[in-house]
Amino acid sequence: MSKKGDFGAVKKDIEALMHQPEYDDGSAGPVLVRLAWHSAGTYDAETDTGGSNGAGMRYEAEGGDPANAGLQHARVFLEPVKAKHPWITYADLWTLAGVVAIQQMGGPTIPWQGGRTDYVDDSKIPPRGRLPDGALGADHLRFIFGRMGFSDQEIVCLSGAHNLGRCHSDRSGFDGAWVNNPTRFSNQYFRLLLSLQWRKKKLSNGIEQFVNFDDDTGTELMMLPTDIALTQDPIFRQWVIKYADDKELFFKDFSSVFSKLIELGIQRDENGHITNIDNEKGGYHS
Ligand code: ZEM
Repeated sequence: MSKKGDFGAVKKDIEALMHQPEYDDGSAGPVLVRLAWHSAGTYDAETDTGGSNGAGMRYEAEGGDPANAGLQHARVFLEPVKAKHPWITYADLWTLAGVVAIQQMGGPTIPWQGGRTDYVDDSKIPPRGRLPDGALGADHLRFIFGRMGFSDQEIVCLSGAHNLGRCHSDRSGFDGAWVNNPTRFSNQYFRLLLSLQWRKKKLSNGIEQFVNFDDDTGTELMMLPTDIALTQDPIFRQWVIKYADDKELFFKDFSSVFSKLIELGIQRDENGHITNIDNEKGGYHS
C-alpha cells in the first residue's frame, strides 16, 4: 500500500506489468492505450457527458458496448495495481496506464494529472455508439471527433496510435496489425499508409479491411477503412504526409492531443484540482 497520491509508485507497478509474454505481441501496452482512449473517447462537448471520469466501463451499460470488446484484458492486467494502491481511482488508473504504456513503448512523454472520480453520475453516462466505427469514412471521423472537440489535424494525429497493437477477429471483427513492430511507438503507420499498396479484402466474417502482403517476408499488414480515409481526404492527407515525414512533430503533437483526450470533461483550477466533480462522491485532491 503506497501513500495516497503517490502516482510515481503506481507508475512503477504499471511499467512492471507491461511485459506479458503470453499475451498478443508480448506486451500489455497496446490494449492499455486502447482502454485509456475508450474511457475518454465517449465525451460529448455539447451535453458534457461521457469522458474518463466515472470509469463507467466497469459496468454493463458501457463495458458491454460491443465497441469495448476485449478491453476487459486491459482491466484485468491492472487489477493487481489497483489492489496494491487502493486509493487510486479506476478513472485515474486507466488513463495513467495509457500514458505509461505509450512512453514505455518508445513514445513521447504525455502530461497527466490525477484527481478523476469513480463516482458514476447517472446523468453523465454516455449512450452507446459514441466511439468510431472503423468501417466508415472521413465524414464519420469528423462527426465523432468533432463531438469531442478535435480538429482535422488532431484526428490524424490521434489515429497514429494505430502504430500500436492489432485487430482481433473475436473483438472488432477486423484482423491483424498495422505495422511490423506493433509494440514500438513511431510514425511508421503514417509512412506505410503512403508507401504501401493497400487493397480491399473481404474477411470470412464478411468484414472488409485493407491489406498489404509482403512476398519477401510473408507478412500481411492491415488498415481499417477509416485509416485509408485519412489518405483520401485532401485535408487529412496533408497531415498524414507531415507526420510521415517528421517523427518529432508527430511525437510532440501526439503528446498534446492524447493529453487533451484524457482531460475531456474535466475542469481544473490553477492548482490542478478538479472543480467540476463532487469530492464527497469518490474524488479526491492529490
Ligand atoms: Zn483504435 N482501433 N480506432 N484508436 N486502437 C483498434 C485498435 C486499437 C478505431 C478502431 O475502430 C479500432 C484510435 C482511433 C480509432 C488503438 C488506439 C486508438 C481496433 C481493433 C479497431 C477496430 C480492436 C480489436 O479488434 O482488438 C477507429 C475507427 C478509430 C478512429 C480514428 C485512437 C484515437 C486511439 C488512441 C489514441 C490501439 C492502441 C489499438 C490496439 C489495441 C490492441 O488490443 O492491440
